[in-house]
Amino acid sequence: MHSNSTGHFSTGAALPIHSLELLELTMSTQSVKLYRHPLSGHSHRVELLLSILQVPTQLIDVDLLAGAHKQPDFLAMNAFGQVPVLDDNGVVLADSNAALVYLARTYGNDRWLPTDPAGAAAVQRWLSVAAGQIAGGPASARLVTVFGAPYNAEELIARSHALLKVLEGELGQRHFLVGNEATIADIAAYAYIAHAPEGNVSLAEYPQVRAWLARIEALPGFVPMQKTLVGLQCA
Ligand SMILES: N[C@@H](CCC(=O)N[C@@H](CS)C(=O)NCC(=O)O)C(=O)O
Repeated sequence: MHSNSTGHFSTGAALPIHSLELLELTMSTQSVKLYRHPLSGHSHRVELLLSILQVPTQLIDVDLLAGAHKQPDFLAMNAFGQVPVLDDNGVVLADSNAALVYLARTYGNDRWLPTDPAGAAAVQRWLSVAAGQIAGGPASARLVTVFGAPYNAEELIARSHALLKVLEGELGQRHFLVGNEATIADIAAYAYIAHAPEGNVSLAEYPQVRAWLARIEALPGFVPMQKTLVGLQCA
């Protein structure tokens, strides 16, 4: 079986197989599996890049409330017991930013993750912000309202605004986090900034940030993360 550049699959010879069975067979062997939770921004960033890059994908929901992510079969894929996990026909990767790097290199072009040292480092800077200030700011503030996490909401909201002030300044100088084209830096940062109001973090004072969110939402292949009617989102 061969794949062509458009992602369609064909067999070399006529096989005695029904076309629907063939489709199912190719889907199961060729599509990338994404183990995720629909309200997880870490999962969403991977789903978003897969969609933008038009990679055939099977989304597999992991029941976090039932503790499915702490069961042996899931821990064998990610010993940290967290979503997302990506399985590209046996290449199993945990960590959303690691998955973005892998997908950009495998299915994208240099635009999503530059190969020159300065460009790659500029993207890495924002991947670190996504795993640092964003995870510890708006993502955590949202955990309080969406999942009832016992954190200090006031402190997390203050941290989120400190981050948003920096983002506002940076995005006043260029269209995307690194230059004027979207990279995986933007993909990594998007969901938890866009959904910050769910954690009672208002974006009203940050017009450059809101314009940047709209530019990401206008990218061909954009898919949103499911909204939750909590925090400022239910006001
Ligand atoms: N560094 C990880 C963080 C992933 C993460 O925090 N996943 C959350 C959902 S958004 C999770 O699985 N939480 C369940 C747990 O930690 O037990 C990544 O980027 O993938």
